[in-house]
Amino acid sequence: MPYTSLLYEIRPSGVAVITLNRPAVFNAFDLTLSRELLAALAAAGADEAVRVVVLTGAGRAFCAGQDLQEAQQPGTFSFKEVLETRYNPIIRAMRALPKPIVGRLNGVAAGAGCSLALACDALVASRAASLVQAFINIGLVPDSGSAYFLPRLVGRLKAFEICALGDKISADEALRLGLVNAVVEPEQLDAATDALAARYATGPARALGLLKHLLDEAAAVTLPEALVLEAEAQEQAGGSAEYREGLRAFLEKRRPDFLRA
Ligand code: T3D
Repeated sequence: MPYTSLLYEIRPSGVAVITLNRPAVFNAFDLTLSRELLAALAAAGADEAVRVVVLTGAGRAFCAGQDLQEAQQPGTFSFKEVLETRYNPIIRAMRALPKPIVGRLNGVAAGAGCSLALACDALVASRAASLVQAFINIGLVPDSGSAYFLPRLVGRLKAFEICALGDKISADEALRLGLVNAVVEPEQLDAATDALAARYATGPARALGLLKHLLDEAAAVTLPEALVLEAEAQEQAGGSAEYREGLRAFLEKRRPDFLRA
């Protein structure tokens, strides 16, 4: 599919890079970008050559959420409908994708852009990046998954503070809070992101996909239910060629080659 508001690149390493590409408005979402992001996620999911997705933004920002220049007049539309038709499908697609999504946090992630970052499986941040729950600054509440992800990552008290004050959280503070995995200097962002993506791309793809869903499901159930979910997922992982290769490699004292499994 030809994209106009994002860049979609598949690298020989098995990494698909999705770059939100509306830098003049800090990669804010208009209708086209939200549709294209959903399509790109579907393309990455359907492509067997893709083992990992890297999600990032062009220019100085990661994503500033809804394009406020294009926001419709309050009272003339349903927020619920916009969220259900444009934003929520993206978040659902990210979590349903059985492949790791590494966020390359190149700059500010605000509003639904912050939600998008929090929906990634891993985040590598430039020291110049920041996260902002900007919703409250314009009289809105968190959406696109932020109210779900944030308290689970930082606890309810801190989540309330972050969402109620709407202040920028620096990359270093985000690392301290457990909101990102790593912070690097801007010029090291590509290398750090690529190194993490490469590790996932050479890992056991089936197990990584199962792991992603298992952690999501286990977060919302009781311990007895989580134990059942683990056992079911392990049944699938244990039946895979990847497990056979992993076990053989351990016994032969060599590194497993999951790409050939
Ligand atoms: O339909 C619906 O509304 C429902 C969906 C809601 C989901 C949401 O995402 S609601 C939340 C929407 N987003 C925001 O409220 C964020 C608004 N932006 C900001 O708070 C700040 O711009 C940032 C914290 C993102 C960055 O601050 P700063 O100081 O680094 O940069 P800046 O100067 O404010 O912005 C730079 C440019 O990006 C500027 O354009 P200019 O003046 O250089 O031509 C600014 O207007 C533009 N920009 C930033 N955010 C948006 C935007 N343009 C359109 N929409 C934006 N969201």
